[in-house]
Amino acid sequence: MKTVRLTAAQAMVRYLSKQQNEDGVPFFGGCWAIFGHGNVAGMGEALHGIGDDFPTWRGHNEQGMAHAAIAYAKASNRKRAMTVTTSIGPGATNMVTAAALAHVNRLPVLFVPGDVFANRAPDPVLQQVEDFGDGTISANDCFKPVSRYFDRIMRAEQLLTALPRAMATLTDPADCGPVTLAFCQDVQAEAFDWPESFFETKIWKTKRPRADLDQLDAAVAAIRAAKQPMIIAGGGVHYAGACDALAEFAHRHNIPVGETQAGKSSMPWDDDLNLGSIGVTGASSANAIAENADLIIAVGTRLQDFTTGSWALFKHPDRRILSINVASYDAAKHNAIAVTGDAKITLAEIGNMLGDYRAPAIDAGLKSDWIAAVDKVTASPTGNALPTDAQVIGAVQRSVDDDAIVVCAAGGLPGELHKLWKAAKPNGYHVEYGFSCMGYEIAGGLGVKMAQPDREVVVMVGDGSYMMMNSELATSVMLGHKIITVILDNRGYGCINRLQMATGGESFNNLLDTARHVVPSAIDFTAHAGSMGAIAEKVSSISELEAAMERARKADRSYAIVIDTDPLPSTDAGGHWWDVAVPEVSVRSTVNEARKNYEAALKQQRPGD
Ligand SMILES: Cc1ncc(C[n+]2csc(CCOP(=O)(O)OP(=O)(O)O)c2C)c(N)n1
Ligand SMILES: [Mg+2]
Repeated sequence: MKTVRLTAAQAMVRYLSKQQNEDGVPFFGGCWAIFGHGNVAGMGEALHGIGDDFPTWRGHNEQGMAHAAIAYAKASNRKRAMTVTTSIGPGATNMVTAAALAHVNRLPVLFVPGDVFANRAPDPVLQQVEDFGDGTISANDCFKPVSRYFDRIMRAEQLLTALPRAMATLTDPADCGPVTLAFCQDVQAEAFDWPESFFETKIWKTKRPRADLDQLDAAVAAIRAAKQPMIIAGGGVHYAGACDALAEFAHRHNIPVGETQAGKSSMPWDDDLNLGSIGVTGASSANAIAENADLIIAVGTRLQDFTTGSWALFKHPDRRILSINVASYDAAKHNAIAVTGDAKITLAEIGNMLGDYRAPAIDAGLKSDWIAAVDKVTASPTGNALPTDAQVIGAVQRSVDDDAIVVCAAGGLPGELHKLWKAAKPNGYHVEYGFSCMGYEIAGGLGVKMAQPDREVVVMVGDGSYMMMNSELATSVMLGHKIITVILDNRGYGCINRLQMATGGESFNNLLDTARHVVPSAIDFTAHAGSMGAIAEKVSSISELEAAMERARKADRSYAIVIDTDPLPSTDAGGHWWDVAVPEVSVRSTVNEARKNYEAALKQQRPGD
């Protein structure tokens, strides 16, 4: 056997650089790194040595780097991913929130945090968490519940099994999620004689598991028996590359489609059968059909509460769920008629079995009424009042072309964008709403741009989320990956303040002015973004915003536009109830009133069937 002598870290990066997807491009776009004593000597030297064959980027915050990596994978429909390496201790735990985000969203990312010395000679090393009862625990054990595969590399040759297992998880459509290889810092530097065959180019073809024949029969029977079927398109439609297959299936059988947050942009917004967003932040058109549908055909969706209106949306007394999902865990949810298989192939197979079956025509007025409602709230305002989020969305939408990608994650904007954004092309809508993590937006926008350099990337972010994490804006400037960031400053956590009031609460601790303070907060977002190297300006009206967007599009550098917005209004049209528990006893009459409404709403909820 021919061998090559390398350190464990050198072997890891060489192996990773040799993994390719079915398009013959490297599976890993490269590696984000912030070094500390836990990875600078081992991983640092290895990454330097491999150079452009496995490029390294320096970020400003481990969580931000990880967000960029995850967004890159999402914008690549999971066909590409990135590695993120950190030191031990705080560098590692800074990444745990991002690991949870990737886990919830089923997105691939490889985390390589440094770990304590395997030989334990210098124990306790700087930043080592000492467990009094368990010598095997380190800070990296925090990754276990939020990793699809976790391993601790305590001997160099463990990589011979750990790395292929990592790749199997990252490229498996059902098991896909974050992998953590906690890399003991002394082991990173240890040499071993590796078989050369370990470093041969390896191609990971997208797996398309086919559904069981009995499951397909059951699905076809259910659709044939349905009086009003409806499709819910989830993120799995994108990840399976099934956008065309979905449109073909819907049109052949005349079945209307509603889109989840992750599924949005799987069909163009103006397709007659795309009835818009579904659920809590849904369109009146999609939700009206959903309320009366006797068969919900869920394709590639986790059926999260925002999609199902906390299981109060589907009101038909005999409604059934038919769930097509590559993961049997998801397909089996809610007593569904489960079809476990790849969305693209399964839709085609069910379509062929259905033949010329067509569902009854739907009322075209549902969609035209909804679009009229969208156009009304996104139109330019006439007066001088502070603009709403919807009006800002309208201005951004009018300023970009069909290729643009809008990026968002938390606050009031995801709901407004879900309702109002007109996504023309697949992946033009990138909203992380599985974890809805404040601070994903700007770092995520950077990752999206790295995956889709030819498309305009517009990050829409609230002041609260901007303040939570913005430092990768500097990274976008430094790396020359231009993003446009629109910062909507409504002086606080507007959506939670609205939720607080809707549940009977007093406006308290959400908006900056109703939070305890000595000096009123006055954050200069323009100066802040400008200080990181972005071109930044503040606008004071929707028409000024449109003019600024034009300058931003022409600019060759990351650009930030700040606009003050009204924290109180959100779009009334569309939408559905969402289960947020209201206190059963309170001295406040508004809470008691909200509780009464809550108890009435709970009667609509059907969690069991
Ligand atoms: C990391 C994180 N912490 C807390 C929350 C809960 N949360 C959701 S939205 C929100 C407020 C967001 O404020 P901002 O970005 O200004 O948007 P706005 O609500 O004003 O539109 C909070 C605190 C969250 N989603 N993520
Ligand atoms: Mg805000």
